[in-house]
Amino acid sequence: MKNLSDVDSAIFNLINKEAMRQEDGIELIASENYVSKAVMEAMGSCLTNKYSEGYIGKRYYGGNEVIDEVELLAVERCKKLFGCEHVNVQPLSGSPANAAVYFATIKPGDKVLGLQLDHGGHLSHGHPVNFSGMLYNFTQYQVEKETGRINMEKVREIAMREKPKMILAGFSAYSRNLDWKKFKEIADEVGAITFADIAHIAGLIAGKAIDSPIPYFDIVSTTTHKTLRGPRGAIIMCKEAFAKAIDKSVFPGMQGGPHDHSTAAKAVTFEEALHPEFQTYAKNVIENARAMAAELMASGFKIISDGTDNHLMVVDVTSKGISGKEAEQVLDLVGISSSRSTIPFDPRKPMDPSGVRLGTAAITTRGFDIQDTKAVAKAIAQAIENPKDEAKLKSIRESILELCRKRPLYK
Ligand code: DSN
Repeated sequence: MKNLSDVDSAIFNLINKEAMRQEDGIELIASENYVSKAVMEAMGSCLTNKYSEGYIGKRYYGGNEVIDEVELLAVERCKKLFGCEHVNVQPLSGSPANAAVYFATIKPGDKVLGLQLDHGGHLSHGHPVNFSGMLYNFTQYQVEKETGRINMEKVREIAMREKPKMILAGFSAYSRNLDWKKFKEIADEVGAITFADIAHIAGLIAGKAIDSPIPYFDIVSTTTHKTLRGPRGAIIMCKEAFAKAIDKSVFPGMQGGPHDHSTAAKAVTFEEALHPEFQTYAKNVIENARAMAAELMASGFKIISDGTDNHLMVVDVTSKGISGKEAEQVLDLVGISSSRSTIPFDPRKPMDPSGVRLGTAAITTRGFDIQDTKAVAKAIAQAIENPKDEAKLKSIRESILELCRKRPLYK
């Protein structure tokens, strides 16, 4: 980054500082990952200079012959990867993508079913402080107190009672597989549109490690930067019947010009995910998550739903006499990044909830195997159990550094 260092040494130094933090720390934030150098090069390319409002062959600016080819590659690869009928690769990120889906399909005030935020849902799935909860009439389903799982009979009961226009299945903090087929059957019974937000699990679906909603659902949105391991951004996939409405809603409805450098990086991501190694990656992410959950449970932690089917888990840390915020802070001290999380029926406040959410997408990318992952889980347990013991925390930090040096991030 010679040019950057010459022009702006402050930003150059901060980027280097962040690179060191990433290299020397363990990333367990379930929504984060490390992109390949190829994806990063596409993101840092001259495509950032271009305006290309419109779609392939129908732009409102000249000079888009190359951009058309880039976007076409992204579309074709995405269709091949997920087997979807139609995809819009222009959404700038997850919440705007979800907004575009609502605008395309329902009217303000219409009824929608979505998973409640503190039960694992997402802000854009109907939380009152979010545009989704302000504009639409959301009814939220929950997980069961005893099992930590969604009970599809309860979802059906709510759907039959509320008769929503749309049923939304998806999550930010739920560690179990969703029954896509059952959601579709319920939606058909009440005549609702089916919308899946697979932001967290898109990479696991692309890697064929878990089932896809695409055969069943009308519309499926995802960010591209979580388990899918691409640039920050999003896509919306749908059945052909919704294609026109979705495209119109993304542009000109929600957005102006797409970010063409990001579209190119999405195309690179889909290409990478089409390779057989990505299937091994997806399988390993889940194996590592299961190993981490098992190790934490063996150390006396309560994991919501007692385990995981995907890359993430929500850990109730209060049995160790610590809050989610304190756990996040002590883990930061030893070089482990996590995110505090509410647990279902949490008696504590969202800013200092009872849990932390952990995920294995990023550590699996840097090559952590089951043994490494178990070592990380042991370090988590020791740090959370000894939050005030400076000598202990120092020695845990050293062991984390050793693990990171053994598995360098960008060789
Ligand atoms: N903020 C993301 C997450 O951490 O799950 C979802 O948008």
